[in-house]
Amino acid sequence: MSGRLITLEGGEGAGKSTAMAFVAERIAARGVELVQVREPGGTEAGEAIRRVVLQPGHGSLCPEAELLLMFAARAQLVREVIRPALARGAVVLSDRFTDASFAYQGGGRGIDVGRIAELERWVCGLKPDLSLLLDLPVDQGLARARGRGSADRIEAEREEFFERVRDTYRRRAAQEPMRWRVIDAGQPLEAVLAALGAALDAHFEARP
Ligand code: Z5A
Repeated sequence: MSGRLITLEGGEGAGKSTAMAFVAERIAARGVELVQVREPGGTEAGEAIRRVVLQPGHGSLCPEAELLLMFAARAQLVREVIRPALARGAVVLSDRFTDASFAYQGGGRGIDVGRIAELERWVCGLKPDLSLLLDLPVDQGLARARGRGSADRIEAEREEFFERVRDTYRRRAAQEPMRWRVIDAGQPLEAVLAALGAALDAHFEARP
């Protein structure tokens, strides 16, 4: 496959949604085909699964069901959108991907990492070429996210849950430094966007 997969990751309120349009423009300015998706979601079935998994009314979902629903949406997205786009040579930009399952269902819910890795191999069979982590202390992220209004089912979790999510993201980034760029999301927005732009430029220069 000649395209590449770039993912944007981070905890609550880290600023992914805010940064997404900037990152997309920066990639498209290179004259490449850009395909933008989000997880869970990005297909008709995936968006339906997103409603099941995030609506507060489904508070009784067990961790295993939550994980499998994330991967069900991902299976559809990989086959319907991501693989065909990569085969055409497009750049796929995803708002979250498998690392979110390791962070939220692995770190947050305590599901065995080996099981998630097995699902990753079976369901996806691919890894991002570049992952951008917007990293922010949990209390700051939650304050930002809660300032926006009502919380979804996962956002309503306790602070310790999000500490484990953040730790897992940071550990994964440290384990695979070639794939990850960690951005300090506590800076003013202009500085965050500048750091994202520099990380993208460095990636495309290293692999034109
Ligand atoms: N999930 C999972 O558990 N497992 C999986 O495998 C996958 C996902 C794929 C998706 O929700 C949920 O699914 C997510 C993980 C879980 N869970 N939770 N909770 P989502 O896509 O709806 O939401 P999100 O991914 O968590 O993003 P978010 O809540 O929308 O936050 P954000 O995009 O990072 O933040 P934002 O909306 O861009 O910014 C938050 C506020 O901060 C906003 O008012 C901004 O104006 C402000 N902001 C942004 N940047 C700055 C800076 N630099 N300074 C000051 N203020 C700022």
